[in-house]
Amino acid sequence: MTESSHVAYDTLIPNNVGLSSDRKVLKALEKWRPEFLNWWNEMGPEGFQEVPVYLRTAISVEREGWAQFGYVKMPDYRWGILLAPSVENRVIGFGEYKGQPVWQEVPGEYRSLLRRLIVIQGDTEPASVEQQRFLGNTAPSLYDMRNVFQVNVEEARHLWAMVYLLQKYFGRDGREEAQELLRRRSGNADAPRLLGAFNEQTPDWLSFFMFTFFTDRDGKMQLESLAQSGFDPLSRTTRFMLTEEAHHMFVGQSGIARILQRTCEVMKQNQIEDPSEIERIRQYDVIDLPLVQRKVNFHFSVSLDLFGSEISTNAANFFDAGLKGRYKESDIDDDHRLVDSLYPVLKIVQGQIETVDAPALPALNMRLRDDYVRECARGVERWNLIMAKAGIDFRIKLPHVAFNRAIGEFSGVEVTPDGHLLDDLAWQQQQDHFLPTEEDRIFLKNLMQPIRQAGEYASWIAPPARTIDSQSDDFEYVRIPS
Ligand code: BYC
Ligand code: FE
Ligand code: FE
Repeated sequence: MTESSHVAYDTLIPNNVGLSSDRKVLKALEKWRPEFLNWWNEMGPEGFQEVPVYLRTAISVEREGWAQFGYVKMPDYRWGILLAPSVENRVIGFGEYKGQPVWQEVPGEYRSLLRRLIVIQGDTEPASVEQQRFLGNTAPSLYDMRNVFQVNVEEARHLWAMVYLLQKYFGRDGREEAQELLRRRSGNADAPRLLGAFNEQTPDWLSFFMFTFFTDRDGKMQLESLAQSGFDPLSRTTRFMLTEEAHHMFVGQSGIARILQRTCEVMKQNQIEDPSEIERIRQYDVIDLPLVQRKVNFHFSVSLDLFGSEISTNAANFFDAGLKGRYKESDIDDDHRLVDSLYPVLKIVQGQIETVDAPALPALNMRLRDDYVRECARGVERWNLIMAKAGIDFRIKLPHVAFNRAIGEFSGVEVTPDGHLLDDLAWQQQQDHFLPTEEDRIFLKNLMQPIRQAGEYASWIAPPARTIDSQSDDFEYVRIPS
């Protein structure tokens, strides 16, 4: 094992960054830790802090075998500070400093830009834990309950990752930001989380699976861009976070797939051919396909807002400074400077949505969003195979990127999922067809009855294709005292 891949478990805070010989940072983190635990106990999974959960913990950052499974009470989880191994002679891959050695310290002139990027990333991590804190109570199985808790402890570890960077590299400002990350609360009117989607609720499991599919995938895209960073500690941190993110993507992709699977099965068993026979379908306690579509419309559009404006000088500055690259920057075949390049951007021109060429640098948010949309579309295609296989005439479609937007070019207009501009009145009349309604919310709320028997699943979701860590089908992933 190389030095940096070894995780020291002898300190209070597991790490592979040599914390025990970095007294100042160790002290700052040890001071922050009880505040973090207070936050976790107050805002983490409600009602399950004392039960043993079968979780994986990172024990090494090598590609193979970094995870170890075992029962842990969540407040005892070993949240660690883990950086991916450093790449020898790594150079900055893009922007003004392309080709120069990566930075091991914060470049003075970019201090505030970099801090802002880290704070925004850090803010989303605890926010998602807060949004998901009631889901344990209505889990459709112990398998699913364990998965939400796994996601929660890992998002909390991502918070640790950003707090480490703030405390190590940003002195007193960094320590203050670390406290602010525990003070802001999702959905709180006085101290909201920084980005819109992280102040929405995640009240039911359909929302949770949509969130992990769409919103965690924004996380993945942003982390991939930060993994390209010329600030090497940020690159190494985010590279390791991405290994955990893969499981979050899986939870979303497979969660929705299992819901679709179950609905298709029940429709076929009961000879229901028309997916719009909502009442008949709902009476079997499964989720109708048009409701899944409305949820896709909502979560996709809210997640698109996380990419910022189509044209953004922040984005241009981040790239030029070598702080945030493009998705898979190192695989792209161009000059990696983009000073004279163009990129096609959607705009409203005389009441029509049109594609126009814009300077590529300020269009970088749009470019990352395009990469994201392509990935989402691939996942949706996989879902659609389930209906195709069942012979059910229904396909899920991603709505147009201009639909239901609160940030950027389309925030001021109303657009249908097909991309047609509507006036306010038409939007008012039609939005219930496009977005989840109050009735949908109540239906889902009533449907979410907890299942606590090992190996059993709620009526509206199929069992997973595979268990966790090759355990038996009736494995007790969460040991709830009876
Ligand atoms: N809500 O220049 P613009 C994750 C603000 S998710 C509210 O277009 P920029 C995770 C913006 O701050 C990934 N405000 O923005 C997922 C700016 O404010 P100022 C998180 C917004 O900077 C699931 C102004 O509007 N990581 O990890 O180019 C579970 C002008 O905007 C929003 C990152 O995002 C919004 N949606 O782009 C757990 C990476 N959008 O300057 C975790 C770091 C924009 O006028 N962040 N504004 O005060 C960034 O790269 C960029 O800051 C953003 C925004 C892409 C977010
Ligand atoms: Fe995360
Ligand atoms: Fe995640």
